[in-house]
Amino acid sequence: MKIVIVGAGALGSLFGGLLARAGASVWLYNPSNVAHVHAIQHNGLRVERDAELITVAVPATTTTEALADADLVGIFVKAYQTAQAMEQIAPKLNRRSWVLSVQNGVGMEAEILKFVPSERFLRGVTAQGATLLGPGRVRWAGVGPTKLGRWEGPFTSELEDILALFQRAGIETEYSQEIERLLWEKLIINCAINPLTALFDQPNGVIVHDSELREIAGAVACEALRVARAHGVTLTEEEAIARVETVAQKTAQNISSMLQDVRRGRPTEIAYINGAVVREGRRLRIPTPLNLLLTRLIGR
Ligand code: KPL
Repeated sequence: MKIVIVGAGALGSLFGGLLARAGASVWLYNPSNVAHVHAIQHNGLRVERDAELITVAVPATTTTEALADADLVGIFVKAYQTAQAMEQIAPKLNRRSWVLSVQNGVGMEAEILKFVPSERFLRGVTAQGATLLGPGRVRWAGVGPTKLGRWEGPFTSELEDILALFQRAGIETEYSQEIERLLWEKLIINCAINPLTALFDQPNGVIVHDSELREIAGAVACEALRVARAHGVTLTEEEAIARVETVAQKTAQNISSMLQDVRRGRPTEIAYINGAVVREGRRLRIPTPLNLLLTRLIGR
């Protein structure tokens, strides 16, 4: 199976490296981090997990040539980079390829669907964690389940092959008929943890250790839940709050992706996290003042 990872940063390189190690023909495409691409070309991709170092020989490129005959294209760019990435790859994109997004947040799907038939589009959520340590070096920061679902259409034997490959690669993956619900369940967690950790410049654990931030996070989660109910989420308020707190506890030492972006002076995914709740809330006439406040405070 030929796989092209578009936006091979931390998570994209991790997935690509593991899939290559399992025997897939993987290309890591990253036009903006040339140092990362060069390091992989010269020394392979180095994946560090606790004391273990995995080195994978995998082709890396800054050009779109490899896309033409890809069976699977993984979109791993930041949510706000999706439109630009899709425009870059569109001329080489094959309408036969499966296109998979395991991006954080919701709302970037429309950018992908401008170029990809909805029945070839797969959406995923993952609890895998990765950090870019430097050019060619990724830390496998957390292991957890990945769920994939087709945007439109039934499960097929081609998808079975993709899932089997992910399993062989050590990426615990399941198919879901309810991927939209899972996306919104994850969104509630990101809405509560990401902006507060970013604004207060603290690791995820602050959401449970600081009683005031815990109270605010709970209220943000409940507000997002009201909107998420229109997307299949059936959690109670208590369950939604418990999920936020469990993730904050389990990832207490982690620096959320939003805080990492803020610390590096990069744009954040706020428009696809709390901003997505606000947009959808307006459409559904559900007030979301806390999510709006956090969206305004983070700014971009
Ligand atoms: O997904 C995350 C993120 O940082 O974006 C959480 C779950 C908050 C873990 O850090």
